[in-house]
This record gives sequence, structure tokens and C-alpha cells, in this order.
Amino acid sequence: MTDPRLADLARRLPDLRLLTDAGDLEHYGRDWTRRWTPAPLAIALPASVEEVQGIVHWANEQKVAIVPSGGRTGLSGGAVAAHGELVLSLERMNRVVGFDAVDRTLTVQPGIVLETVHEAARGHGLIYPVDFAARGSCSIGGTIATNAGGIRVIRYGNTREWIAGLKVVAGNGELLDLNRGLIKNSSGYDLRQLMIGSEGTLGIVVEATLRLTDPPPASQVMLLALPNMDALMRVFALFRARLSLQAFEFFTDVALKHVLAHGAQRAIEGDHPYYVVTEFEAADERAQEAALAAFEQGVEQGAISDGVIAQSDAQAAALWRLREGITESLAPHKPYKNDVSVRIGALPAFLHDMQSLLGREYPHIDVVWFGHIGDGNLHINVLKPESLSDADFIAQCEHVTKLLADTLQRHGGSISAEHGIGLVKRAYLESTRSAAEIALMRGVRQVFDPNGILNPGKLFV
Ligand code: 2HG
Ligand code: ZN
Repeated sequence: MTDPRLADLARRLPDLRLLTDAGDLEHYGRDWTRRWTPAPLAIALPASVEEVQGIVHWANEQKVAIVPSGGRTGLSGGAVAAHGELVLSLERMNRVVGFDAVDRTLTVQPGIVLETVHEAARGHGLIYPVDFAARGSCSIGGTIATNAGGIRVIRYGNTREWIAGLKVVAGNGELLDLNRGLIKNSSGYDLRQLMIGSEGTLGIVVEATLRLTDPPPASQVMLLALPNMDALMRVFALFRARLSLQAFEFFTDVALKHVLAHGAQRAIEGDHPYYVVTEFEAADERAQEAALAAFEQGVEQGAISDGVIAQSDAQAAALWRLREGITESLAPHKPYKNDVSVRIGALPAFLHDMQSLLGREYPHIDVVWFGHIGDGNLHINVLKPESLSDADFIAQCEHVTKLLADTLQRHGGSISAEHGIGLVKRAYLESTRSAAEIALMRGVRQVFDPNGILNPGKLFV
């Protein structure tokens, strides 16, 4: 360790695994955003709460910034280390700590992968319902830091609903045991909830107690083709009124073009501008008849042009792939990502304004719309044309994002629905949160992390 600060850290925590090879710095210094060049000081891989605390104490004394790091699947730059920070990777703290059958909770370390949590819950005949495409690589700690949403929010809500307790090392080095699995706890500020979605700026989750629930009844998956954008909300209203929805997701023909080119199977012939993948509970014939009735009504109203219903698990997976494969299929095009939300009731007017804004600002650029329309959450990916340099493309997108943020503000929406603010959207925070709110948020950060060592530069400019 040539850096004296690292030598000091190694002296204090002799068993701490520290990496400084160029390949490791590059690997751990970035997340799924590819905009920043990774340049961390080193990577620390603690194996215990004591080591995490030791690192935080050291960082406070040495005034070294820490970037808490999970699966680094984030899309907002929240886990990027580009300015000599210490990356604190929680990947070695990845065990299930315990299951409580009476409370129906699973206690886990933060580095556990979401899919492993799903499997552990299923092993006890229950489910952990937060779910999305990055399930195989994202860590539970990261999902807590961003209050991750995903494809089942419409039925189960965000991560926030499923966290019964958190152990956290705050920025000042204190170990906090928050809420301890209680269902009812009316004893003042809920600091557990404050941690959720704080993007690693208040504390580092070192253990989480997750609520589990019963598996849903058998479900069915349908793919629908729609003739226009107005039909989206009409079909949503029809399906929601008749069915118990597990998911209601949409994408455009441009998104479809990319997933098909990336190996997914076409399920509906012909050209249609919009598609919906919906999953609904269909335990008995009544539910299946209700689905058919909703479908037929949609067709009669001219809101549905075509549709297929999965006849097997394999077919259901193939339909889901059309939606879940989008992010991966767009990655080679260096997309500029927006992750916005408005109230569902505000969606029709917002979609209308967005469509004209994006059509005007990006006349010759592929813009891919998809997302969790049933939650009022849209992902808008703008694809970089070959003719533009990275810098020019981002400058153009930043300009449009400002206009988009103004549009969102008019409709009472948010510049980040589920990905977080990170580095990517920090310049637009004030379009979503008032000056008074941001001042209070900064004050809260100051209390938990007086030296500003946790993820500085993220969330706030
Ligand atoms: C999804 O819903 C993810 O698939 C990723 O939130 C969205 O790539 C994106 O923009
Ligand atoms: Zn999403």
C-alpha cells in the first residue's frame, strides 16, 4: 500500500480485503451507467459489521469519501467512483442471517443478490415480491438504497413496503438498529424509512429484515397490441376494473425492434405502435372469463388490435422477455436514460405533452418508450446516433431533460421514479423537490454524515 491513508486502513483492520489493481479499480468503480471513467482510490471488501464501522471511522479521520457498492446495476451513477473514493463493496456480506416463520421475515446481509432472496423466500413457501430484470445481479442493499420498484409495484408497492428492519452504519460511524422488525412502532421519526432511497448518503445498510408474503394464486400473462397511445390508459382501466393485476407494462414498436434484433421471439404479427405485457391472477375459470371479457371489450372499443395469451410457462417467459430484454438490447446504443413518473390520473395529459416535446426535440433520433405504465412510471431511452460524439449527444440530451423536467413539474411528476438521482439527475432535483425540501434534505445529511464522507456528489449537486 503506497498511499499512506490505505496503509493506515490496512494497519487498523489487518484482515480487511483491499484491492488496488487497475482491473479491480475499473470493475468496481462503475455501475451500469458508462458515462464516467472509474478512478477509485481502492476497493474495500469488508466481511463484517465491525469492518464496515472501522472503515467509516477511518474515512472520517482521513477525510476519504466512500462509495457504498452492491451489484452496481444502477442506472443513475449512484455507485460510480470517479474521484479517488474508497469503494466499499458489500459483496462478501451476502448471507441469509435467519428466517422467522412467525413474523414471516427473512434477515439478510446487504450483498445478497435479489434472486437469491427470492429463492430463499420460496424455500419457506413464501415470496419476497420486489422484482425486476436485474434480479440476477443486483444486491438487496442497492435496492434499499434506491427504494427500487420494478414490475410488481402495481400489486405490491416499492421496496419501502417490504423492509421491516435495518441495521445501518451511519456516516458518523454509529451502528443503528432501526425498527427491529416491528409492524407497529409509533415512537417518533421512522429513520428506517429515511434510509430507504437515500442512495448511500446517510448510512450503509449492513443487515436488512425483509417482510415476506404468500405466493400469489396462479397467474396468466398476455401480450396486447394497441393502435395508439390513448388506448393505453383505456385498456389499463378495463383490465384493472376486472382483474387482479400483478403487472401492467408497456413498450413501443421501437423497443420491440431492438429486443427482436437481440434474439427475442415475435409473438404478434404485423406493425403496431404500442404493446402491453400484463400478468393477472387467474386461479379459476371466473378470472379467465373476466380476462377474455376485458380483452373483447378492448377490441370492440378499438383500443386493442391483437393479443396473445401464454399457454405455458415457457410462453409466459417468452412474452416477458419482450419487455424485460429491452434494457440489455439498448445497451450497445449508449442510451441516455430518463425514468420519470406522474400520478396515473395525470398520465394522459403528460403523455400527450411528452410526445410533442420529444417529437420536436429529437426529430431524427430513436427514442424508446417503455415501462411501468400502471404505476405512472415511464422509461425514456434516447439512443445515440453514430454521427454524434458522446459529449455532443449528452449535451443535447441534458438540454431536452431540462425541458422534460419542466413538463414534469407542470404535471406534478418526478424526475426519478425508481432509479434514483445519483449523478445522472442531480442537476434536476429542484424540478421535483422544493427549495425548502432540498434544504431540509441537506440538513438531514449533515446530521447523519457530518463530514460528508458518504457518496458525496450523489443526489445533490
Ligand atoms: C426496467 O424497468 C428497468 O426495465 C430499466 O427499470 C429501465 O433501462 C431502463 O431505462
Ligand atoms: Zn423500471
